Amino acid sequence: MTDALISSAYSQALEVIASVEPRIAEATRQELADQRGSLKLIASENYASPAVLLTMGTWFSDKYAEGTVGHRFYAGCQNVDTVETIAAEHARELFGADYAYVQPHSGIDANLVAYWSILAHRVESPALEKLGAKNVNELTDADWEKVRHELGNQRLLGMSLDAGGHLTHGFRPNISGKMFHQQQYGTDPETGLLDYDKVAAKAREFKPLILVAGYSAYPRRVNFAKMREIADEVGATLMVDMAHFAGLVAGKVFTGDEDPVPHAQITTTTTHKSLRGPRGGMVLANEEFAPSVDRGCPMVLGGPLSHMMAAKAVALAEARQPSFQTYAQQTADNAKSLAEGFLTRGADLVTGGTDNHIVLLDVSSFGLTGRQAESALLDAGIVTNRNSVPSDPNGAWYTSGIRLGTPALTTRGFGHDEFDNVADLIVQVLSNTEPGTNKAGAPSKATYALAEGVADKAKDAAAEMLDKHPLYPGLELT
Ligand code: DSN
Repeated sequence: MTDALISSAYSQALEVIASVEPRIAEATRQELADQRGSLKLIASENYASPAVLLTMGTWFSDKYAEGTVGHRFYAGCQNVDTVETIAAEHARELFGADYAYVQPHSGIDANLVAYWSILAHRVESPALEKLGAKNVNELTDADWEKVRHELGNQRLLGMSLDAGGHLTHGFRPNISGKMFHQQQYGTDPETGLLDYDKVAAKAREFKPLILVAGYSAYPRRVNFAKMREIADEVGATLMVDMAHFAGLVAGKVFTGDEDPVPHAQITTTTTHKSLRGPRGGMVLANEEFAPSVDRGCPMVLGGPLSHMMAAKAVALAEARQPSFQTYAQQTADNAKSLAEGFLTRGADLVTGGTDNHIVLLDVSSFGLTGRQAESALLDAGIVTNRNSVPSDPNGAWYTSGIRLGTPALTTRGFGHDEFDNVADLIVQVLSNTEPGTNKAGAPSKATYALAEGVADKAKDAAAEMLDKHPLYPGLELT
């Protein structure tokens, strides 16, 4: 696609939008300007290609298609079938999976589909068999009560939120922490690293139905072969949530024991983070779990978003190109450059570094909470998110950490020198930020004071780098 074509497509689209609600057109223009003008370091964000973005905005949005390919609850789904088939085919080929389900609207939805599938396959089906029924429709209300009893109170073991796990891995305030009897594994208090022997010991004691591996804030690789051994030993199903690092799997940075797909019975992901596709989720499964995953809609999900499945297909086709492997490797290399940049400037990193796309900066040595650091950095045009560190004394709201990720700025073309420079800017801003007080003059975990001139200096330095690596180069809105 030429620059002129893309510029014209978006300029005209904004004109059409403005003719109905000009404020939305204006906010859309402003969002592009803001994204172009800031250092985006949120580890879960990226920039999808114009082809992916354009695919999201079509009339596929208007079509209902509950069910699966060839088995829909609505008529007229032939083109949706084509789209879903192509997206699933790309996903299977890219990740070497037996089966791919591309309908989930988000990562949380994908995890709920996976949880339900494991319950259905491991608990509901044997319970039905015991009652002599082929499916739930053959059960009386009294029989169904028995199945429900067996489905309830199942055990799930996942990584704790403050060690880097995700809300949906059994965190109590999330539905996964309420629907399952859950326990969590953490990381070693000294090193911050996963201790597989401790995970195994916990699994032996707890005997979970589901062992969840994967993370959203752990800056290291995981050995999924070991996690599968642990799951097998205790009769659990291994489910891996690779939402954060799917791009590194697709780009062959994580291979062998670090590639979850051959080891987990079910792997879930989002499509928009390091994978650089549209917002959405996906489930990969082995043959054994495929039939239960296929019931995701309408069992767990609302009707599939056909325009998003189409965009997933385009993004997955992009991820199958050799250039995506270069991108994924650069994303991991850049994270190392960022981490080294912090370490040489004396900053404190959880686990002492990174070997994926995430760097978790402990800001307590700057005398700040994560909330204060996040806000001060935003004032300087550096977009990050606060995050707990293991055993965080400031809890999940104020936190003591800042999570940084390299996928987005790597898409813009940042390399080693730029990421070293980013570390320098962050250290400059945080070293010049003081914790603040509340209205009564007492210490506050939220307020802060940034020394005069620091934010402007950081913005100027960032602008110099950002101008050299423009976002959507060639896209000019008229
Ligand atoms: N919001 C995603 C993240 O930032 O990691 C996960 O839900």
